[in-house]
Amino acid sequence: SDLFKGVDYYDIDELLTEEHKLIRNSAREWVKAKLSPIIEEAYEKAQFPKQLVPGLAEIGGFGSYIPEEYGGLGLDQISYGLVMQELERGDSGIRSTSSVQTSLVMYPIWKYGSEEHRKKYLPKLATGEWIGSFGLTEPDHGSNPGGMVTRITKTDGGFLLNGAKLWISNSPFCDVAVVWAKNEEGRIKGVIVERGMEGFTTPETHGKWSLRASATGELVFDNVFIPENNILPNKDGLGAPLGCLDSARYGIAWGAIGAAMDCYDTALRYAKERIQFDKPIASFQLVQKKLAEMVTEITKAQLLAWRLGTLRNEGKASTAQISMAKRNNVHIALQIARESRQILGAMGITNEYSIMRHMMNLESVITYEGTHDIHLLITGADVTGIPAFK
Ligand code: TGC
Ligand code: FAD
Repeated sequence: SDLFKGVDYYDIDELLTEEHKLIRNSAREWVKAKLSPIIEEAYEKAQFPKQLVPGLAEIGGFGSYIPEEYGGLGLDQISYGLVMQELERGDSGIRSTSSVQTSLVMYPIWKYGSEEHRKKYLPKLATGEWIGSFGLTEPDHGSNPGGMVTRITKTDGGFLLNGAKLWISNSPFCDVAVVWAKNEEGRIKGVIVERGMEGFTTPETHGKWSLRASATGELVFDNVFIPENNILPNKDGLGAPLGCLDSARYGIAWGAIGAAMDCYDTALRYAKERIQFDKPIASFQLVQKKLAEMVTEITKAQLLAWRLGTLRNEGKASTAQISMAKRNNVHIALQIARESRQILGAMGITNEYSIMRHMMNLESVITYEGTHDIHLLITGADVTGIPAFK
């Protein structure tokens, strides 16, 4: 078939099970049939293509590793990574919707919620009937979420929530939001906020040149009454949201490979067909250098992601190991997008090709879920034992 064959210089497919390949191929087919044909227009119009939600659910885009009893697929971490890779080969913004729903909304409800929370929310999130968002970042607290000022204060039967979150993926149309707020003792708690609660609004953020097919916005809380039962009971402190980020960052380490593969594959094809000075541009050493470096970096990134996935399957991956993979893989994807864009010359700046869209998307991906430099400092703190954040 003319389905994308992948980039697999080191036979990494041999490390995958039949189940891994099945889930990857179904995501790959779906991206080709449903996502690729509409993504350029959605991007140009800056509209999240909501019609993709049921299909995303069907290919395991929402909660692939969540147990089946809660509507998930009960698959392993490599399967989750492969779905992220295929989605991001289509578009980072669609992968974002899937990562947020799985790792930042379903994961905390599964791990930190009560059985009642799991039964109420997870099945509807798994089918995409409900879309979730994750509110950690605030206008004045991005890299330093521990400084957050969003607060819950005790009132009869529950709490009053006040504050605002900014740069929140899916916020404009989310049905439910997992929000992090400090209680009166200054301890960070997870709060489940539902659309329709009085005083809760979600204005959209406009004017983005990046992740245009993903909706981003605010979560604003003006004395929102939160019933006691909407607090996640099983974990609190900054470690609770950071635990969710471990899962999302891991998925992004795979996702970025997808974007890189699409750029490399496009540039390689183009270089073999485009004639200048009577020869395909692929015959020039400088173009070969770009392509050879790209495939080398993709291969290294794949090995990092695969090994990290096996460590996560065994429950052994550390936050610092995850940071290394997220940082490296997003960085190389962005470099590959830039180099691929040059190989296409002027054609590279148009929406005839996906490269410039990937490049613009990756500028968000290198910033969100911990910036490139924050992840470097996490590695630095890990190897020296001396945190240099403050
Ligand atoms: P620090 O002192 O290091 O840690 C505070 C407490 O948390 C514990 N901890 C963890 N626990 C569980 N899992 C982890 N991964 C943990 N990492 C740390 C730690 O032991 C400590 O516990 P305790 O009991 O002693 O309090 O915290 P710090 O304030 O110095 O900050 C460290 C830093 C800078 C690394 C951290 O704050 C950070 O990672 N900042 C980056 C923020 C970030 O990544 N934000 C992402 C927002 S979500 C998003 O971007 C979604 S985009 C998704 C999409 O659309 O795809
Ligand atoms: P800042 O923290 O202000 O950082 C600005 C610069 O300063 C960066 O280069 C940074 O590396 C550097 N810097 C900061 N501190 C240090 C330090 N100690 N040492 C050295 N350099 C430092 N957040 C959510 O909670 N939920 C979401 O769903 C979500 N979705 C997002 C979607 C998009 C499209 C984008 C762009 C962001 C999203 N975010 C989300 C927010 C994202 O996590 C933050 O943007 C990110 O954590 C960085 O915070 P900031 O933008 O405030 O930058």
